[in-house]
Amino acid sequence: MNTTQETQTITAADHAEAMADYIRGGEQRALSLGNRGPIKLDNHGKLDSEILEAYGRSGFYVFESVIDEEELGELRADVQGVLDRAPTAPGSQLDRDGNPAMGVDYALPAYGWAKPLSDPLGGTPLNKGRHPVKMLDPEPPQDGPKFTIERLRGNLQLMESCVRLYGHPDLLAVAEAVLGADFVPYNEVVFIKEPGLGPSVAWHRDGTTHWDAFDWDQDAHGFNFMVQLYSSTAGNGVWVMPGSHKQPDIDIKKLIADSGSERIENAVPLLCEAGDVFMTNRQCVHGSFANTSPDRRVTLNEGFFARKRVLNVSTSKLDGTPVTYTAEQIHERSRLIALGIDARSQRFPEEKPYVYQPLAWEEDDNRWNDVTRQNLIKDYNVRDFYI
Ligand SMILES: O=C(O)CCC(=O)C(=O)O
Repeated sequence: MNTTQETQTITAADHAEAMADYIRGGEQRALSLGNRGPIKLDNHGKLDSEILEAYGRSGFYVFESVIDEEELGELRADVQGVLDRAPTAPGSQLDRDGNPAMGVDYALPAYGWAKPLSDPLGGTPLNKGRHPVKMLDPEPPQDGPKFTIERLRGNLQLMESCVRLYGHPDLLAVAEAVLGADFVPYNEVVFIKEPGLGPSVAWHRDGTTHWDAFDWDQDAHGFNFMVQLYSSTAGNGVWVMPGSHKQPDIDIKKLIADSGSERIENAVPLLCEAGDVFMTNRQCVHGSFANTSPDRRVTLNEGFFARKRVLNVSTSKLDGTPVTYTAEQIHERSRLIALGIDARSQRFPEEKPYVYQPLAWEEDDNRWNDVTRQNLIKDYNVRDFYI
């Protein structure tokens, strides 16, 4: 299967055609799962138990109408601003106006590039080899760009609207319900799938640390919120194997071989409108196809872990660097949550702010102002956790 796909060439039109039947079946399956609706909290801010049950069963939940039009407009404008200030090509220091590109002075690269419709990860040892099978890479448009921006990294440094989003009270209440009140941050990235250009993200599971832990459970590697700035469709969106977060022993290579193609049987697409938010368990088998659809997707990811899965844990980062996570690191990185809450209160004073219990007594140290912008936001993502 792997080698067949590597050597196969396919036009973008044939790829879209091959997806059509799969999409029809997948959409039906997705809409029958009973795991979508608005965030429902009781008077004490606790998440509705049926939502927790549906998330626990499927491994993902679709929260509808979380972000209103005004905030959506601010998020879209900020993403566009970051794209406008991108380097002209991978490795370039200048943007299209000849000014220093955004992020050239950041510790970690802000922009991720790939060849249009390619699969940069599948079948390679990259990312700890967690993407075992290469996806089809349809022929890109002849008159298209050589590279497309597929990812932005460090959302809170790149976009103030993302700092405010990070403090969203309902989303933080959901994180508390799933992971406990002392939940800790993971990372914040943007996935961009331009129509006719967006690369695939080969099938994988995110977590790589706790699979053999004596106390492993279905939430051992946390979850991602995936905030959608445009519709997420079966053509441009992430596909998930429902329930796979509860199965430690899944062989992705075999799944693809048994399905006879990269279109894994019984997977479902994450479907929603702009302003909706997926919560997706990082243990789920998931991936996204080359975007041969006519629709753009822009997803803001922000992930969280249970504290006990991070504190004093020795593991290696996605690039293989060994690490041990200390209480001090957790404290420093978690201040970004408190900062997000304060930034949001300043912008939306009518909202009831979320109280992040681990830092509840440190609110004055974590105000959103020029000092914290400089001291806490700059290169904050060198302190991201990965498990
Ligand atoms: O958004 C995508 O296309 C892929 C997302 C993904 O694989 C992830 O968040 O782990």
